[in-house]
Amino acid sequence: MRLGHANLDLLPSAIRRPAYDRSLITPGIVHLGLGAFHRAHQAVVIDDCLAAGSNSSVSSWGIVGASLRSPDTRDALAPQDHLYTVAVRAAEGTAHRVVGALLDSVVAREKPVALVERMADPAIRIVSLTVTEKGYCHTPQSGDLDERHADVVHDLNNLDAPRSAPGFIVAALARRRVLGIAPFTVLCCDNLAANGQTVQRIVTQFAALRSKELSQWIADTVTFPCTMVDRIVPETTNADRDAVATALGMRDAWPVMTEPFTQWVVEDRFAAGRPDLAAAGVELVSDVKPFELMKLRLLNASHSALAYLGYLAGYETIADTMQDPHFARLAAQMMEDAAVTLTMPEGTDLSAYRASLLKRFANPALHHRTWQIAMDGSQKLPQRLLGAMQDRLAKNLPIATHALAVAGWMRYVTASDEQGRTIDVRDPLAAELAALAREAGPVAERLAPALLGVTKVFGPLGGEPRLREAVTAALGRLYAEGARRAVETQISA
Ligand code: CS2
Repeated sequence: MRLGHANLDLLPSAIRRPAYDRSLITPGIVHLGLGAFHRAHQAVVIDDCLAAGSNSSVSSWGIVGASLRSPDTRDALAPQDHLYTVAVRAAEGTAHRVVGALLDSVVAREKPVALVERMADPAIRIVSLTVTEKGYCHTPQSGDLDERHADVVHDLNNLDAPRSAPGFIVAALARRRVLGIAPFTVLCCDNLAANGQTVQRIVTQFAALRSKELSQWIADTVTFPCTMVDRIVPETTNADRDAVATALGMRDAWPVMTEPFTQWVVEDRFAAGRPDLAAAGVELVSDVKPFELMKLRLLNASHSALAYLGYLAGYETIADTMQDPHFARLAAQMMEDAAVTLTMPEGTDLSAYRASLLKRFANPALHHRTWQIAMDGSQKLPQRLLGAMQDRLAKNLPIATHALAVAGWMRYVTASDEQGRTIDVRDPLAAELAALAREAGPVAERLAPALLGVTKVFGPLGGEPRLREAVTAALGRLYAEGARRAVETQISA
């Protein structure tokens, strides 16, 4: 038996299911990037909003999800009426919930014109995004659109059938403008610094390459609230699918796995209305940037450090890595070092936040692979690690812990592990980085400066003598001692 509308009543009573009449829900949101994270985070919140409300203004906030490239999610979910399971895993056990907020799905590569039309529909008032860091076709270091990005070049010449997320947004907004339809809110839910502002800059820069008037109209009328999104969502495995089938008594082709914790902080600037997000636990604030920086520099930075160094040390998951007391202390130390670079609104308890992160990382029920988090480091390092290093240098504080994390990334992108086995490095710059590594050889004094010279990642900071020295020393230790010992040496320093 397969999960689906007709089978909802056959689910065991312990399984939560949509507490509203799905046939009354209409789409108000188009979401670009229909991955596991969206389905375990924003879609669950919308599901709660739909359950909390009883009038028609609430029922008009269903979601149409778009995958930019792969048909896999659509192929899995369409035959089950876009219903899917969220499995919330803790040491004490797993709670299952079937989410109904997703109404339909589109594969952008297959039907780009139809997706633009859908986004231009006046009923759509929010376009949200989780397309990962690299999906914005920008240079993370500067936050500007990469005008030479192949998808940007393509989209500028084919705006009626775009490929990239910025291309779809500009195409749909252009169409709305021509048709006299008010714009939607663009809601970025990716881990970028100042994510709303950054996407606003990318989108207006893109639009300006087509038409100055369009770009000005977007700047004047579209809102791009900043958001901080947080929930750990490892990739779903076949073993996860089997476990969910056992709990449900029926198959779900693509359930999502997550942790109990969830947080969404959003700036309350919506051009065309929004569901009652507060009723579903969303924190609506006037300025998200401090929260976003807190999350990037405390959670994501130490996540990346554990991912690179943990992978090199032979640990498969973050929970395994955290079992090693030296690595757990390294994560705690990174958080402590980054915390002094943050200026938080009054009442924020950073030490409680740090303690909760360490507990979440250690969750033994989550199988979050170090390899998964290690992906796309070139797009992640600036906002996770480099900003905090720059701020610490400005205060004349040591940067050795963060330098070890950056060195871990460098050692990782050589694509050869400590036993000489190939690492499957997934990164838009993988080939460029591997070529630099080959040329430099396994010599810290050569490899560190070569990689610090990649300005797309490091910008001017790559030339900072104190940073060069700290990263080169850390990389030297990684080569001399291996990751496990280097971490131990670092935290005993
Ligand atoms: C992780 C994030 O894969 C990664 O880079 O650091 O996806 C992390 O799990 C989320 O940001 C948690 O909210």
